[in-house]
Amino acid sequence: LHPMRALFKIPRNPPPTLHQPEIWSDQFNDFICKCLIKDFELRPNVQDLLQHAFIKQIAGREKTLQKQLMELIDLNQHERIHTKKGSNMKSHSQALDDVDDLAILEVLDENTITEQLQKRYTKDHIYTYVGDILIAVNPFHKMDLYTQQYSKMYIGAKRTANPPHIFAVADIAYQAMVSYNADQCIVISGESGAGKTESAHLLVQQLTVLGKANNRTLQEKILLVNSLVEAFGNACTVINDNSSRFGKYLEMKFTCGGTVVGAQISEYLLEKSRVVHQAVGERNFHIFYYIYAGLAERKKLAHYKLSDSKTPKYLQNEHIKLVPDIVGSAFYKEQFEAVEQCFKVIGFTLEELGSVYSILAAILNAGDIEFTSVASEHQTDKSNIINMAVLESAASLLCIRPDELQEALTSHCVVTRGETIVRSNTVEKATEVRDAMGKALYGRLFSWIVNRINSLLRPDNPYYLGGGSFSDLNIGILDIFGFENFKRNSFEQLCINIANEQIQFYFNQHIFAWEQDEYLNEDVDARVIEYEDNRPLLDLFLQKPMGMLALLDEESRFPQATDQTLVEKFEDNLKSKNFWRPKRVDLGFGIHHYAGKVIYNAAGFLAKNRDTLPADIVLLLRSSENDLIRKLVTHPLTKTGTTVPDNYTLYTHHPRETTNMRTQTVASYFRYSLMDLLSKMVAGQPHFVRCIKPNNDRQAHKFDREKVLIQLRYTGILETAKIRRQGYSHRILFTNFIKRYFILAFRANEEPAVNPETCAAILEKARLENWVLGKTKVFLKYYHVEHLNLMIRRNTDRIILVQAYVRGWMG
Ligand code: AD9
Ligand code: MG
Repeated sequence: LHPMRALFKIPRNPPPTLHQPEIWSDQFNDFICKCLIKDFELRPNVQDLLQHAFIKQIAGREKTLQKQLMELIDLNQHERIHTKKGSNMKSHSQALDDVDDLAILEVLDENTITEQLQKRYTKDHIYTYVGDILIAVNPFHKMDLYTQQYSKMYIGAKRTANPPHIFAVADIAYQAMVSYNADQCIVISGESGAGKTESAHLLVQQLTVLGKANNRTLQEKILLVNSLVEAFGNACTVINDNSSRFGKYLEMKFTCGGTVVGAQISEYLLEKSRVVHQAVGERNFHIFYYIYAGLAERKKLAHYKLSDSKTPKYLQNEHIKLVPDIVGSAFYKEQFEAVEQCFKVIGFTLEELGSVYSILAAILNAGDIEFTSVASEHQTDKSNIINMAVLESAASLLCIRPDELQEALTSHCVVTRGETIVRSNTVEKATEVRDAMGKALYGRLFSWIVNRINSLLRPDNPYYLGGGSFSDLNIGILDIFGFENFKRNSFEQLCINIANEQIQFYFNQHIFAWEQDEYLNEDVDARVIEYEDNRPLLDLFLQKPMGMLALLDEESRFPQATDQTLVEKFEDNLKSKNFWRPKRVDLGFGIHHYAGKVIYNAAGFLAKNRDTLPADIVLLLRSSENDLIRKLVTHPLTKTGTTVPDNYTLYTHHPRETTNMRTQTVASYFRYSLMDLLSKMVAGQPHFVRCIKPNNDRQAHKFDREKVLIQLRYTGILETAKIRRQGYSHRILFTNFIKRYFILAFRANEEPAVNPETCAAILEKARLENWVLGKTKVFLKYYHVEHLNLMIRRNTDRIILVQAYVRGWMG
């Protein structure tokens, strides 16, 4: 055993990868710290330092180690000076014809900002910072910005050392998580087609690299999760060929040392209605086309009772009339193989896969069941099934009895005074029941897939710190459906746009409201920046009992209510300048959202909100011989109560608002989901990515100034740039500040007093300017924090490096 091992308390078995220095003896740490403190004063007298402390102990005894250590520290010195002279200085001192960070622009106005973005965009510089926020302008063409080389370039680099990039956001979030031991949350926003989903993929890609997953399989699995859920949750719309039709919050789980150990997804509000109906120019969820093409290729269509000539009704549109339109697509076939591969790699069994395909095929078959009206003497018209063979196919795929399916579609039971009466369904009603079944099956299948992925990717190796405290960390990535404004907007668009409204509110709270509140509380002198507060809109939608969703729920409870009475109710009760009734549109109403005016059509609102799945269908499906189908209808996927701090919204979820499947409306579930999402998001320190769509034609190299300007305006980019320049985006309590950064100015075993003087000493040592000390907090600009963190990280890296050397040297 080497004598040094005991002297420096060097552990025997080092972990395979080290992200954080180990705690060795004080003597050793003190030595390193001294080297480092001296070092950043830019007076690198390494020789001196080494003579000074630790080295003394080994002087004369271990010449080789001494020399190696000196070289090691010297090497870093060069590296640092090198980066300082490099590109990082350029961006700040550059002539202002093209800046990386809008917050440093001399002139801050809408035109200058748009011009900057345009100039950059024409050079294919799609990323630009606004302080610590990233703007990403959709390039609409493949960029070679995401190679391994780029990935490397952004790891642990100073932000200003490289051009702005989505990988830098991943790095900042990751480093913040590791150094503060705190959860992080990356919020991606932007209208439909702006590039949120692509950005989310890139973030996951870089985070898996940063998280150095110990086993490649896990890394691979995490990367596949997005593709898998998107096959089921994305679809082609008139705006975006791969439009997200659900909200996704992906949490990547890490150990406290920063190794990725798993992932969890939460899904929000899948647009189930798309299964049975798509607007002109739109398509069903991708997966349907994939399996159709894939099964055809494998000659398995017959096995799943799918026709090889006539396209199922749910998949027909103006471009797809015949099966060859689908099965002829090489792309769909490839996607099918890719999806199946995803399923397998993530860990789904073949049996599960078979069930998934059967359910999808059953939905398509059921969609083709047709009804005809039969006059009846006693009651309203009854319905009969025209194509019994199709019904039988659907029943066999669902592993239920065809006669029972027929009965459940064409009649329903009513219980009056303890007596059960069977009533016939009209053709209209039977069609509704059929569609409700398709939507419910698909929605539950989607949730089941997500839950199954979660159980397969749950960190199985929770990292326990001493004392048993559970210490896994996570970085959440939010990618929801973007703001939509179609020619015809329905209930789905309303929900999507309310969700976006809430995300904008979250952004405003973080960027403007809280920062400015703190100036007041802490007596810090800073100019107030005006911003567009969308609180009145959230009130309009979510307030109780008179908000739009509450009114919708109330109306949904009246059996006689119609969509007409609903709009009238809105008109009578919603007193807001953001709501109006346009003339000449019967069921129309307008909302002035933060992102623009949208005219909605209330036709179908009540039915969509009630979203009832008849009890007869539930009971029937529970009798299925297929395990998965039974599971889908037996375990209601309910969630427990959630609370969100009041300052995010007034509308916390009330614990008594049940998530009972029978009575719950879409609106109440939606409200609940929003709160659930927020409660996850508020647990982390936020980072923002703002996606901008440069034109409406999905064209590369086309920058529509007006289009961009509108987005900059409604997302408050100008105000954001102002507050980032003038304000202090980081406010840290003295005690936390000192705990985090004292090592930059004090010795490892010192305990400096918690007071403003200590903070000032650290900041001065770090050679920072323009910071302010409040009553209890240090007020810092985003670049101060970046600088401090980088210094800490460099220290850490060097300690790890020195530790590794010493360890290796001792054998
Ligand atoms: V929606 O709200 O889900 O309808 P997103 O998610 O904002 O929308 P998405 O990420 O799907 O938009 O981007 C739309 C299309 O833009 C993609 O399919 C790509 O073709 C294109 N895109 C977006 N970002 C990039 C990029 N970084 N590089 C190349 C991109 N193409
Ligand atoms: Mg998307």
